[in-house]
Order: sequence, then structure tokens, then C-alpha cells
Amino acid sequence: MQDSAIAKPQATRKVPRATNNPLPRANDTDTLALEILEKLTYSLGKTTSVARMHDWMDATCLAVRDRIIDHWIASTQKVTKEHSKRVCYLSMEFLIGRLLRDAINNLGLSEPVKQALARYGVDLDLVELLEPDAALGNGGLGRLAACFMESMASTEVPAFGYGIRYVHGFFRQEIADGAQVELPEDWLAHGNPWEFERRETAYEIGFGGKVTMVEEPGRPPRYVWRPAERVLAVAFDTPIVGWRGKHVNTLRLWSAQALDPILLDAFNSGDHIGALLESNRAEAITRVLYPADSHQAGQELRLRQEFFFSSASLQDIVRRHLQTYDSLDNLADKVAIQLNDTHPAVSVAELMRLLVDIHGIEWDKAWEITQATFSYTNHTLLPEALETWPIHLFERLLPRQMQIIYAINADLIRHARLDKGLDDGQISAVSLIDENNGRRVRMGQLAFAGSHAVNGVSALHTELMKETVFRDLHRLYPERIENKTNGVTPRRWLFECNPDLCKLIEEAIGPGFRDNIELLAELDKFADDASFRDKFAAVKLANKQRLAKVVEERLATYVDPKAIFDIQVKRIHEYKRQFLNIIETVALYDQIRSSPHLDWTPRVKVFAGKAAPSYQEAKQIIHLINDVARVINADPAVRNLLKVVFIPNYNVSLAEIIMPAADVSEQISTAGLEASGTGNMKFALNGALTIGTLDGANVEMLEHIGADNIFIFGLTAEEVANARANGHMGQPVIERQPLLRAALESIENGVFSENDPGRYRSLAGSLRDRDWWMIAADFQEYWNTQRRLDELWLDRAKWNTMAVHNTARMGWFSSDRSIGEYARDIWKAGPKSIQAIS
Ligand code: 26V
Repeated sequence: MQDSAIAKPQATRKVPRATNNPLPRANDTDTLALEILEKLTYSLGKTTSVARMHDWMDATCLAVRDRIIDHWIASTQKVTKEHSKRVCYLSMEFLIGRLLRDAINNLGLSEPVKQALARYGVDLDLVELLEPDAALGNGGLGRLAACFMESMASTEVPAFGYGIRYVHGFFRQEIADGAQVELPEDWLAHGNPWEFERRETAYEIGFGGKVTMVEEPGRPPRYVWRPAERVLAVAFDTPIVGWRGKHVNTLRLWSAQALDPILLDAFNSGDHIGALLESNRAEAITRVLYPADSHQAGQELRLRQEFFFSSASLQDIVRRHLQTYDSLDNLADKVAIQLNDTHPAVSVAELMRLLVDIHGIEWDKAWEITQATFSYTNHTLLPEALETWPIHLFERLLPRQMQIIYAINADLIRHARLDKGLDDGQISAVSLIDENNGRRVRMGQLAFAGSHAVNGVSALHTELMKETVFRDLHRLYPERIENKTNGVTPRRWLFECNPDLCKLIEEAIGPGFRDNIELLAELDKFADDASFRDKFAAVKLANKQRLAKVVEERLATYVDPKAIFDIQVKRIHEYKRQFLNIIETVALYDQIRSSPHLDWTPRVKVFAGKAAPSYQEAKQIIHLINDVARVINADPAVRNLLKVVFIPNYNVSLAEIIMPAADVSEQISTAGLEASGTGNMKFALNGALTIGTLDGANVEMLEHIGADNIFIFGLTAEEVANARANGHMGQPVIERQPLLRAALESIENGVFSENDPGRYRSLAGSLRDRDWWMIAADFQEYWNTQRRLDELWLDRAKWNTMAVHNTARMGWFSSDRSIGEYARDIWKAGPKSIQAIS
């Protein structure tokens, strides 16, 4: 360390240290400046003169973290004292993004922290940028888990999030010559200031081996599983602080370690590599997040990940329960376990094993406890995404759990046949074992059978679940499926990402919306107030300027903030139809070139999103967008009336810049395929107008926002199903639509890929053929609807009125409301005030 003097803080220290009975600390700039300086000095060993920006980031996180810990201790003590029921949210993915701004904002420290850092000549905005964006998730499912964690803390629902501490999160995306390139992500490279390793909280996880039946005199026979392989799951805890710091929950992520990190025998005999083999094999389990969300991974490592985190979480839940209560009989009264999709569904069998084999509970009683404890959320109907595992793999890796699944299945089938009179066809549909595709375990059926409640994530999706994937199970258990429409946390997705809009809202309706987001409805009456509208539009323009700067920096492309910002950001998938959007872009380009004298409305088409590395069609779509962008942006004939940009490496932090900057939000999935969508909510909350199909939560957004304030087009889910059943083909439709025909021809003839003219022939061909995603079928209506938006842009007052209505009417889509419904209807947990939501 250099010997330069440590900068003297301007206040003398009056702050009490954190104790088990935390006292509130002062929230003024002096105190925070002192605390940050202390962290810099004593935790990081740096003086202000040598500190780098990274050090300031760490020091700030650590200082803020201390304050969270005060609340964390208080929350934990309260929950323990009151014996409150806890929610355990089991999810393979938590797409949390950065935490510093969230923490500072929820603790009400934005200004003092900013000022405190300014004293040292440090800019908080720049410090925030240095925090890695924790991308322990693929997309919607993982981000929902993160929003739910924040909302459970904010609504004071006692909760644990359980997941995996992947060393490498979702890959970093670069675009090279127009194509996606995947690079490893390394969020832990500089350490993680938010987490606490809990070495004492570690469990053994078994794989493989044998099951034997043990018979002892005077006792019923029991099964003993002797795994061939054992690894250790070690807990890492991150505190999640809720709004106004009222409550803090825990995100507990498991990391895999070998029981024996170095095999001494091997080491001593000179085999230094062999000595580490076990370690490498164990640590591989939590090394990397699977980057696919549309088709099932199928690899053994994925099943190992699923069992690893399920078993660790359940052992933890059972151990903690037995610390307080002397039996597991009341487990379901004290714990609600939510399965986030089928990824943790093996938990159903594992809890049965713990209850029956380890704790000696009789089978029927154990099953009752299991069903009362679990509930399951389905997030997709795509058949290729529904998880199933070959029986031989399951049996080899998890022999006892396989036996338990057979036993559960036997009970289920007996009930279905004898009590409900199902026929063979129906029995094979409800069975936990798929006998038709080489015998596989169906994880959806397992999760359904083991839960007392099963939910979809939007009204439409829930209805479709009843009619499709779970049709026969729904007939067998008609009370089990219910709907819980998704939501997004307004703290991150409005307060933090759009502070200027919040200031404006507060001037209009007062600060109440910050504690009850549904009060945003009071903004409705300002929608026709010209001066308010103008200010609303001015905030939007400033947010667009901010995005334009990012585009300029990252792509060296100028986009005019005065043009319509028409944005589609999400995972790249055929069903999400980025292809439809880019074809419409090409058609518009053709029109501008052929009728340059017309009064075209300037537009910027913004795309971002990642494709699964093995999803060739999705990668082609990314390539096409970039190829189209290159040609259009370089064409002087377009005169900046149309620009296309693909911003690489879409992640939570980029979304926070994009959402407030959109005029138009593209939510154009083939109807019936997007379970809910949550980006749709973030955009509308920030005042974008949606162009969308009647899919997922768009349907409910239409109900809340009103048909006059949203642009709906296209086939309905029912029409899509009928068209597919009737053998719909794209070619006849294309023949009738000259715009579509010309656009498609230019794409397939290499206008945008001159160096490789055949590049998009098969992609375009898929539209002429089955047109499975109904792109040809929906094109004309999509085009017409876009032109209505163009026209509306000319009447800016009307546009702005509609934008205000969008923000005003999106309060219901808060994840606080979703969590309130889960708490009331499924978990029976959380404060009475939360469970009493209407
Ligand atoms: C499936 C698989 C299959 C195995 C490989 C890894 C993997 C990872 C994720 C998934 C499930 C993806 C399902 C999903 O993300 N669904 C999205 O959930 C959102 C939250 O409910 C919802 O808003 C989106 O509409 C839905 O697509």
C-alpha cells in the first residue's frame, strides 16, 4: 500500500456496529462515505490514491451489503420467532443481473451513496457498470425467478431461492461477419461481493450404485441406497433485499465439490493428474449453465445437475425443519416448495426417499406430505422442450429414485383405472413412463402427480395446458391446474431503469405508487393533459438518446432518436418470429426504394437476443438480421428513413437501457406458443405501444390496457391449431401477397448475402412449405398494423396519450401481484395482508 494519507472523512464515527440486534444506521452522506472508505481500507487494503474503479465497486457493494445484513438478521430472527411458513423456490435458473443498484434503491440510499462516492471523485453510474451481470439463466423463466425473489422480499413473504452456482453463466455473444459467436462467461473472475460461502452447510449427493432391501426382525423391510459416487453440495448465500429494506430473503446456490479434493494415494504414487480426477468430475456438475431453452438437453450432465441441486435443497429443507420441529409430519404446514418448471421435478422422488427410507415414514403418509408440500409451474407447451429421460440412464444414475417413480406410477394408474375408469389410451397419457419412445420418464407428469397445485403463467397458457400436455391428468384431477399470470418487479423495471419517468409520475400523482404500483392507474387522467403528455414524451426522447448512444458506441451506427424505435428483444426462436419482423423490414425497404417520394415515417428496427448454440435456424435468423442491417444501413436511397440494428449480447443490464427507450414493442409470437412473455410487460410499463398477437399475457394486457391502446393482429391460437390440422401451406398465401413475395425472393436470391447467395434458401423455403410458424399466414395483417402505427406517429398527441394509458394500466402486471396470488392460493404463506389481495 502506498503511504499517502487516507482521505479523512468529514464526520466523526457515531455509527454502532452491526450486532445480532441491529440498530438502524444513519443514512446520510457522511456516514456512507466513512463506511465505503473503511471497506476500501480494511477489506480491500487500498488507499484512495491507488484504488481503481473496481475497488470502489467492491467497497461500495460491501458497505451496502453490511446494511442488508442488518435487515437480514432481523428478518431471519422474526421468521424463526414467529415460526412462519417458508416458501422454497426451486429453480435451475436465476437471471438476476446486477444487484448494486437494486440494493441501493430498495434501501433508499441512492442519493447518499452517489454523494458519498462523489466526495472521492468517483461516479456511482460508472461504478455500477463494473458489476458483472449475473446471468445464471437463459431467458424468461430465469428472469421470472429473479423478479419473484425480489417481490417475495418486498411483500415480506419468507422465502429461500434454491439453485445452482454456475461458474460460467449464459454465454457472451459476439457477432462476427453477421453470425453469432459464443464466448465463455466468467462472472466470478473477480470474486462476488454479494455471496457468503457456508462451508458448514454442505450435503452429500449420491449417484449410481445399488439399492438393497434390508429386513430386520420386528420392522418393516426398508430400502437402502448405496451410491457408487458421492459429491458435496456447498451452499453460497446471497441476501435479497426487498423494497424499503423491510425484509431480506436468501438466495442459496449450490456449488459441487469432491468429498476428497485430492486422492492422496494417487498423489503420493506420482499420479498428480489422476489425484485430481474426482475433483474435476465433481466440479463439472456446477461448471456451466446449459444454454438451450427450446429442446431438451438430454445429456447425463444435465440430469446430474437437476438431481444435485434438488437433493441438496431438500436435504437442507428437511434438516432445517427438524431443527425446529421434532417430526416431519407438519412439513407442509411450514414449507411450500415451488418447482420452477420440471427441472427440479426429480425432487418429488427424492423427498419420498428422504421421508420413507431415511426418516421411516410410512409410504401413504409420505405421499400425503409430499403432495401437500410441492406445487409446480409449467412454462412452455413446446413438445420439444418437455423433459423426459431414458429409463436406462435414470436407473443407472438414480436407482432408488427410479424405483420410487415406478411405485408412484403404479398407485396413479391403479387410481385412474379402478376409481376413474380410464381406458388404456388415457392411462398411457397420464403414465409417468412414456412407453412409446424407447421408455422414458416424463418429468411433467412426475411434477404434476407430486403436487397439490399446478399452474400456467397466463390465462391462455393455462387453458391450453388443460387441453394439450395435461389433458388427461387434468380430467383425472380437475381441481389441480390453476392460473397465475406472470409479473415483473416495478422496482427494477420502472423505478431503477426509468428514474426520470418516475419523477414525472410522482409530480403528477404523488409518491404512493412506489409502495402500491396499482396506484399508477391515477395517471390515466393525465393522458389527455397536453403538458403532462409532452413531458412524458420528453422523458421517452431522453431515454432514446441514451440508447442511441449505446448503439453508436457498440455498433458505430447512428440512429435518430426522433424516429420510431421499434424493438424486438428476447431469445431468438422460430416461434417468436423475429423472421416475420425482418421480412416486414425488407418489404418496407423495397417500398421506400420504389416510392421514395412518399411521406415515410422514419423507423429504427432494433433487435437483440441469443440463439441456443445448437439451434441452426435461430442462428440463421440472427445472421439474416445482420445481413439485412448491413445492406439497408449502407443504402443512401433510404435516407435514414429506415435503420436496422442488432445489438450483441442481450442481457439484463442491456434490457434496462432498452425497455425505457422503446416506442413500439414487438410481441409477435405464433399464437398459442408464448406461455406468457414478460418483456411485453416491461415495455408497456415504460410507455411503449405493443404490436402483438393474441398470445400469452398479451391477451390480458389487451384487457387491462384496452383495445384502443394496443395493436393486436394475426391468427388466434385456435386458428393456428386449425390451420395446422388442415395442412396449411405457405406458397399459395405468398402468391397472393406481392410485398411478401418480393421480400422473400430478395432474401432467397442473395440480395442480402451476395458472397453466399444460397445462404437463406432453406429458411425462406420453410415459409413456402408448411409455414409451421404461420409467418406467411400472418404477414399481411402484420404489415397493415405496422402501417397503422406509422400513421399514428404523425398524430403525436394521440400516440402519447396512448403511451400514458399503457403505463397507467400496467400496475396489475407487477410480480408483487403474482406473488400475492401464489401466497394466497398455493403456498398459504406470507403476511395476511399479502394473502388478502383481491
Ligand atoms: C427448457 C430447457 C430444456 C432443457 C435444456 C435447458 C432448458 C432450459 C429452459 C427450459 C424451459 C424454457 C421455458 C421458458 O423459459 N419459458 C418461458 O417462461 C417465461 C416465464 O414464465 C414466459 O414468460 C415465457 O413465455 C416462456 O417462454
